[in-house]
Amino acid sequence: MIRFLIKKSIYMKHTKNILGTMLLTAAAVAVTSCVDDSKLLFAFEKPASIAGMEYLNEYDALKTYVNSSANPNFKLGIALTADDYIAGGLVTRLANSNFQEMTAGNAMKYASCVADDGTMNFGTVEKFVAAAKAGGLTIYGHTLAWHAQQNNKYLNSLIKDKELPPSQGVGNCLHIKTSEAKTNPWDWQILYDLASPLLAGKTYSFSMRTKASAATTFPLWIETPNAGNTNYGLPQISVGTTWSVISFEFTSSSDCSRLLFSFGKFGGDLYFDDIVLVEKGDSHNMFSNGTFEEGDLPSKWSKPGWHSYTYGIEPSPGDAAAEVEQEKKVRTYQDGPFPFYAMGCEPPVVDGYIHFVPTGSWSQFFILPSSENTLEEGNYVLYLDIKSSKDASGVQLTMQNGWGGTAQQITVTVPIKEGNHIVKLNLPNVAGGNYDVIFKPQTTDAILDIKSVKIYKVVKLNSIPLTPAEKKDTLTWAMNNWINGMMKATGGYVTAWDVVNEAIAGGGDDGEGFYPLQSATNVSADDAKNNFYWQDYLGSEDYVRIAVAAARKHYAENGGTNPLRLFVNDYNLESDWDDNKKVKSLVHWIEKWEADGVTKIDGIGTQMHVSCHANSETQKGKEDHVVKMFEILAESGKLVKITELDMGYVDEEGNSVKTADMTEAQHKAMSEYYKFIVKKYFEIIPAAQQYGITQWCITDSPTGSGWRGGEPVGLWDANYNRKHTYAGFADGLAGK
Ligand SMILES: [Ca+2]
Repeated sequence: MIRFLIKKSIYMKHTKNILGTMLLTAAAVAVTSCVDDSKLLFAFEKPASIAGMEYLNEYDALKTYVNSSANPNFKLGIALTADDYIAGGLVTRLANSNFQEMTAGNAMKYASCVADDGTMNFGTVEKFVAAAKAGGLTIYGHTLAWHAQQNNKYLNSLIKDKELPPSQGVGNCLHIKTSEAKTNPWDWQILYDLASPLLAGKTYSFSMRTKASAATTFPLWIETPNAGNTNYGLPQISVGTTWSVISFEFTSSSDCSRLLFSFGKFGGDLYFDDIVLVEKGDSHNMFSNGTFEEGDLPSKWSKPGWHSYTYGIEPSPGDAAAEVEQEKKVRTYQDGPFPFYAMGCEPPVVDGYIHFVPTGSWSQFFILPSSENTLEEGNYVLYLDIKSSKDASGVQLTMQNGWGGTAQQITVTVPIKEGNHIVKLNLPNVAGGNYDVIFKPQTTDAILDIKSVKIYKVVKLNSIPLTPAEKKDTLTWAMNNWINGMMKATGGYVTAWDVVNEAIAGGGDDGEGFYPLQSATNVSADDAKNNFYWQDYLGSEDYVRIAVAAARKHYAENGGTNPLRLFVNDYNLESDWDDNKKVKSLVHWIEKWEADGVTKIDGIGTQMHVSCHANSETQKGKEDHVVKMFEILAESGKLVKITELDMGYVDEEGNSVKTADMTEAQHKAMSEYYKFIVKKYFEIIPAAQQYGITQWCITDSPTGSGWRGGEPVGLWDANYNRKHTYAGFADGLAGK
C-alpha cells in the first residue's frame, strides 16, 4: 500500500522542488568544479573526483548511448519544470545535451492552466513549446485527461444543481399596489358593486386566487352603500407570497350590493384573480370578468376617492422560488477567557456571552474561527444573538476566507438596539472556503454581549440536480474545451501525449476479473474530495473515448500534421504483489475502449516509480515482474514508453534509505537495477514498439521535497555530479 501513498496529489510537485532549490547550489558548484570537456555542452555534470567515481568521467552524454539505427523512433526523455527549461540556464543545458524529449512536471496539467472561473491561460505552455523548438527537443504532453490536479471548483460549478426558472404567471390579474401599511383595515379599500345584490338569509360561496408581496390577512365586508348595514362577519382573506386559492361560504344577514376588500394594514402588492361569487347551488358568477381576461376592468370596481393606492389589470406574475435556510454552523461560548486568537481585544466569556466592554480604542475580535467554518459557494445568512447596553451604531461584522490579497472579505453593518435581540445579516455570494467571522465593535461605546452565532445557507427550492445525461454532456464540452485550448497552445508541435493518466484502480473487480477504473467511490475520502473523477460522469468507456476523440480532433484542427501518438499512462504496472494485475487490467480496458471501432490508443505509458531492494528474494520478485510487465506490454502490440522512471532504495528491514545514508554498494546496486530495467526494455519490447524512456528525476530529491523526499532518485546528485545510476542507465541504453 505504500505505493499508493506515493502516487497521490503530491505527485509532480517534486520537479519544481528539486530543480528550483538546486539551482543555487549548482551555480556554486559551477565555479569550483568546471572541467574542460568540449564534448559536453553541459560541463557542470562532472562527478566529484573521489575514488571509485572517476570512471564516470569516461561516459559520454546520456543520449549518445541510444542506438538510433536500431531504434530510429526511440526517444530518451527527461522530466523537468517548464519554467526552468524556459529560463535557459543549467537545466536547459542539461536537458539539451543529454536528452531528446522532455515532459513538463506540472505546466501542462489542467490545474496549471484553468482558473476557477474556467478561463484558460496557456502562457507557460506556449513559452515551453517555443523553448523546446529552439533547443531541438520534442515534448511529451502530460497530461490531457486525469482526475488529479484538476480545477475542482470550476468543474464542480459546471455540474452543480440548476435553478428552474420561477413559475410563469398565466393570463391577467388584478394588481393592487399600496405605498405603506396603515393603521386601520379601511384605510385602503377596493370596492365591487354587484349587478344584483346578495339577499338576506341566502348562502353564498366566494373564492379567488390571490398572492401578495408579503403574507397578510385582511377582512372582506359587505354592505349596501349608505344603508348602514355593513356585515363584518365574513371570514378573513389570508394571502401568501405564492398564488393560492381561498374559498369560503357565508350567509348574508341583509341585502348587500357592495363588497369591500379592506387591506388598509397592508403595504405592498396584492394580486387577485379568478374571483367567483355564486349563490350556493347556483353557477352564475356574480362577478363580471372575474378572470380579468375579458377586456377592461369593469366599472363595478372602484375605490374611495381619497385613497391614493393604484389598481388595474396586469399580466399575472409567476411565483418566485421559495427559499430555505439550511443550518451550517452554530457556535456558542463557554465561560472563561476569550476562546480564540486575540487581535488586541480579548473579551472574556461571562454567563455564556462574549462580554465586550468598550476600551476607548478601536476593537475587533473573532466570534468564529475559520478552522470551524468551512462554507461552500453560495448565499448565506448569519444570525447573531446579541445583547447591548444601548442603541449603538458603527458596529460591523466581517467574514473572510483568508488574509491575503485574494481572500474574499464580506463586511456588513450590524444594527444594534438596546437589550436582547437576534440580528439577521445577509452574506450573499460567498465564494467558498474556510471563513473567519470577526466582530468589529470598532469605537462603539455600548457594552455588547454575544451569545451565539449561527450560519445558514440559503437554498432555493427550485434547484434540482442535473441529470446524468446533462452532466455528461456538460463535461464532454469541458473536456473538449480544455483539450482544444491545449492543442491550440502547442500548435501541433507536441505529437505524443498522455491522453489519459492513471485511469485504472489498484483493487476491486470490474465484473470481468480485472480492476475497474478509479472513481470517487473507490478511493479515500480525501481523494474523493480533492480529485475530480471525470469517469464517474462520462462513464468508464466513454471517458477515454471522449478524451481520445477530442485529442485527435483538436490536434488536427490546430496544425497537427505528424502522426499523433496517444498513450494511456499508469503506475504500478510492474506490481509483484498482485502478479501484474494492473497492467493486465489496463490491457483489458484498452480492448474495451477500442471496441467501438473508432477509438484508437497508440501506446501504453508505464510510469515505473520503482525501488531497488536489499533483500535479494524481494528484488528478484521485483525484477521478474518488471520482465512480466514488459512481456504483457509487448504482447499488447502498442507503443511502449517508460514515462516516469525513478528509483529509491529499500533496505533489508523494508525501509527507504535516504541519500545521506546510502552506501557505495547500495548506489551500485541501484545502478545495476537501472541497467536491468533499460536493458530488458530493449530486449523484450520489439523495436517498432519502442517509443522511449523518460527519467523522472534529474537529481536526488531534497529532503523537504514532496516527491520521494530525501531519496536517491537522480542520475545526478544534488550537486549535479553524475552518480553510479548514470552509468547503469547508460549501460542499459548501450545494451552492455
Ligand atoms: Ca386571470
